[in-house]
Amino acid sequence: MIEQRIRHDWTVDEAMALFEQPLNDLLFAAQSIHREYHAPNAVQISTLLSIKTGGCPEDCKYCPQSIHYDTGLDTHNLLPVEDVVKAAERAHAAGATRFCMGAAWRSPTNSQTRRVCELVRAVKDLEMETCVTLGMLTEDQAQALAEAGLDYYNHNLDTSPDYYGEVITTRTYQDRLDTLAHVRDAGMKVCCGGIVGMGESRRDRAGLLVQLAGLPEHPESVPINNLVQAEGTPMHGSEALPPLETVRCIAVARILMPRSVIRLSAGRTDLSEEAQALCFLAGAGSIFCGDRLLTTPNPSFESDMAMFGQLGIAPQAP
Ligand code: SAM
Ligand code: DTB
Ligand code: SF4
Repeated sequence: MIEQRIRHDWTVDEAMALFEQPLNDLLFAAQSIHREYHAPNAVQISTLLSIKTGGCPEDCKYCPQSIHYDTGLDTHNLLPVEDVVKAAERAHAAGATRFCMGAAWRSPTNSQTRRVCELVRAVKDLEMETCVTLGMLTEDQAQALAEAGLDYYNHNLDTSPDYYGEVITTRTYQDRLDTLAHVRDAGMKVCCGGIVGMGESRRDRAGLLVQLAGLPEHPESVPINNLVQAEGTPMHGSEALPPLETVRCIAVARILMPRSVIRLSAGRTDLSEEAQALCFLAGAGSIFCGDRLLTTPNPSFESDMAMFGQLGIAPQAP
């Protein structure tokens, strides 16, 4: 029975044993599961827009948008609806099926939430899926976003509970779990993943994936971000993760959460096309397309389409 594979009780030792298999065995297992649940040669495309940039009070050591670090970022307040709609129209024309809007807030106020609800309604009118990431939400704010028609809320666990204190001190792991519960209770889809390459151990990477798989429901979308090293942040200059470790991480995520769409998220500018091809073989089913993530560069749309052409991958139809 396939459904026996949907487990929420994975242990870190089990995930570590998967990580430590010979790469061929791990990829074979991951790709076999991928084909049972997902189209093998289709990849969903999302596009990001930073709707409020910089000036964030949180101290996430990887983030160029934190006020704690001098990163020379151009900051701006919440964008007007017309600018957001124009960006969404461009993304739609380029083939993106989901438009993701990110704001550098610890948590939005109710009036900021109402303004984001307006943005959600405007983007939904273009027949695109919507996702936003605004920081911590109350139950009522989650409900308001759901009522505006928001499809996905992105809120990452970022790393394992053990490594978390090395990365952020201004909000707790439990704060994150509480926001995820509010999003679920409001009936929205959950986009939740983390970052690798922050100096954590393989056991921490396994610990993050076990936490994600241990949520009451697996997130529909699981972004695996490679740290984008931003100058001025404490994590700038960290040792880069070997690309095959990212591949392993995607494969283990695929095995632990068979129904979820695993996104090969930030950090693709540092991955060769060959490494990305292995990530797709490992079960990645989504990427961000467009020249920019939130504040940092991403491969061009044209180069991504050329890569898809070489691999025989089709952007997933809406
Ligand atoms: N401020 C909100 C929050 O953190 O909840 C939403 C925006 S925040 C930029 C969204 C996510 O982007 C973070 O949780 C983190 O996982 C990811 N992120 C931020 N900076 C990154 C970096 N330099 N490299 C990789 N991922 C990053
Ligand atoms: C996610 O997991 N990755 C995206 C999205 N959710 C919001 C953000 C990546 C940000 C990379 C750094 C930057 O561009 O500022
Ligand atoms: Fe703020 Fe989000 Fe960056 Fe953390 S990741 S500093 S909460 S914008």
